[in-house]
Amino acid sequence: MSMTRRELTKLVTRLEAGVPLSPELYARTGNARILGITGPPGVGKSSLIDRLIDELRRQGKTVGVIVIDPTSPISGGALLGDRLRMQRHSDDDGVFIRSLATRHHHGGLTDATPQIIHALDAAGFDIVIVETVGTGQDEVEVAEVADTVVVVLMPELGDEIQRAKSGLMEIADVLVINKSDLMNAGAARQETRRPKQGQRWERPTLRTSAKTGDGITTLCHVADAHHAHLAASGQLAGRRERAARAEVIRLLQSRMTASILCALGASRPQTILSAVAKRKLDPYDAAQKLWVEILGSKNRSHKYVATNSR
Ligand SMILES: Nc1nc2c(ncn2[C@@H]2O[C@H](COP(=O)(O)OP(=O)(O)O)[C@@H](O)[C@H]2O)c(=O)[nH]1
Ligand SMILES: [Mg+2]
Repeated sequence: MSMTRRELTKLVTRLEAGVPLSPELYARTGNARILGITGPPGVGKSSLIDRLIDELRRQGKTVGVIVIDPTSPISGGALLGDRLRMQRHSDDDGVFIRSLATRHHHGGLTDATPQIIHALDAAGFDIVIVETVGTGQDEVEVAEVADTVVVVLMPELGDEIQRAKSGLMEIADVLVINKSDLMNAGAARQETRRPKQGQRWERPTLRTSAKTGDGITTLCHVADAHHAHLAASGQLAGRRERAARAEVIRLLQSRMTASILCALGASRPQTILSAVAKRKLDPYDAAQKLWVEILGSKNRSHKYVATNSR
């Protein structure tokens, strides 16, 4: 590791507060494999990650974990359960686990998530695992940052989850049915078909039990195979480009929002807005007028530059 645990902890706290990663650290990223683990609450994502850490450590790999779970009942996303479960790794310098605060957050990623992934990458972790809750709308976000997306489900999910599943299926590189220990023996049969080599990745379905440890080694192999497939087919570079693009677009969006809010405070935009309220102007025309106004003034001066710049 090129950073002490203390330094990394401090760095992640700063990133969470919105301070950008330094260009020097960003230049050191791109070596870690990013593994996204998503799925409905309670299917056993954190328990599986705990098992994966054991397996990866046995292989001599170092692991960083970022947990984002707004469904946690504990305020601010302090995931007591996850902390306790993964606590046993806390003396291991090859493992770093961080739960992100998700207060007022809708699910998916937090704004700082890509930056924190970069930090763990720069710190030298071989694998960075990102756990998110797949609620049916936001799971595409984890696909924006991960090289490999593992979608976790469990037997006998309710109707609501079945509906959410279709969105999850779109992003799954590997599908895991966890809690296979709860299934009857016939159904629990491990699917052994290994993905074929070639251009197209045929998404495998694996059965695991985080309780007994069944299927964890296979899951590790399949995740390795997917990454090897991405690298060999040239798709890894494409995914990394997509991730970079998504991250920059998010940053541009927050700057734009800040600029718009700032510009709307001026007196002319205020007049336009009250004209809409008084039904003298329709919202569409107002947006068009303000668009010209805001972009025009941005071209003339830097008056509306967002506060979150470096
Ligand atoms: N029987 C059984 N229970 C499991 C398994 N994996 C997780 N659990 C339990 O399911 C509950 C939710 O697990 P957790 O890992 O917190 O799920 P997450 O919300 O997806 O992260 C906990 O009580 C776990 O002990 C499994 O493979 N079999
Ligand atoms: Mg969890």
